[in-house]
Amino acid sequence: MAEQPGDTRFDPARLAAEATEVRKRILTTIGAAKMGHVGGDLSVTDILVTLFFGVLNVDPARPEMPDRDRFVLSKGHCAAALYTVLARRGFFAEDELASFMQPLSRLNGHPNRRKVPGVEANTGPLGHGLPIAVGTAVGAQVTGASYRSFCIVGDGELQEGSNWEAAMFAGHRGLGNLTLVADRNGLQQGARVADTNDLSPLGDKFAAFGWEVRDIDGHDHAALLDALSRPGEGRPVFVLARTVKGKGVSFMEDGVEWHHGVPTPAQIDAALKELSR
Ligand SMILES: Cc1ncc(C[n+]2csc(CCOP(=O)(O)OP(=O)(O)O)c2C)c(N)n1
Repeated sequence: MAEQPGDTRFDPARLAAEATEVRKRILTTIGAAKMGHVGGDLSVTDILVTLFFGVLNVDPARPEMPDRDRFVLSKGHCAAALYTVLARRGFFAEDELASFMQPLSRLNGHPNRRKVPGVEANTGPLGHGLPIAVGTAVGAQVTGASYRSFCIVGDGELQEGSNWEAAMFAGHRGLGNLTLVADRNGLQQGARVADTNDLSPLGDKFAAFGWEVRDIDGHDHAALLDALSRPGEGRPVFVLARTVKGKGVSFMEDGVEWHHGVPTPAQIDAALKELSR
């Protein structure tokens, strides 16, 4: 990676190129570990890349700087995507990705804030990330701090009731410094969200809780940059990011079996070829 963001934030074309590299690395990392959640990782890649290379005020050299933006990956099973983006953004060496889920590695199957620089919250049990991000946003509101708080949830994860208590409170407090992104890929573990406990109309529900809703294609880097860069005006922002589980690898796209399916070496080769075209 030649330039670091900060003075030079990535534009949509560079974000797209970076996302392709991240996708390739996720595939090789999960292939080596023989474990992971590749479908959700590929789904959330463009959102993570846009945040870390185009939006967030973070400094890999000072991961705990007080005015850093707070980011919580609530769908913590997609740790491989987060670790890959953190490594490529400079929080730790990219070579370390080879240790993903190995004994004694700090790159556990779910992220741990005490082990990995750039990880703001321990996540894995679904439904905990948004309440944490609401807490950091309230903290900034109360103290006058300028940082913003961001959280990504899965759409299956939004079935957890804790999200709705947090959403209600965020609306009540008018947390314009809070942005929640739903990775709306329509699939959860083993089933479609709509067949399990349908969340539609998702945007309307957040609007009813007092949020500003931005409904976008979650793989469009220009749309993501726009939706994520602008804070809310006296209201929390809900980015309804319409995504595809397994995005970028044709035989994985929208396939529920890739929630935690592990590709064979031949499938990884095919996927890497497709991403290199
Ligand atoms: C409280 C809790 N219940 C169950 C699980 C097991 N689990 C891990 S991922 C997942 C499905 C999540 O679906 P979604 O949020 O849509 O994630 P994505 O499709 O984006 O990977 C489940 C049920 C969990 N991690 N936490």
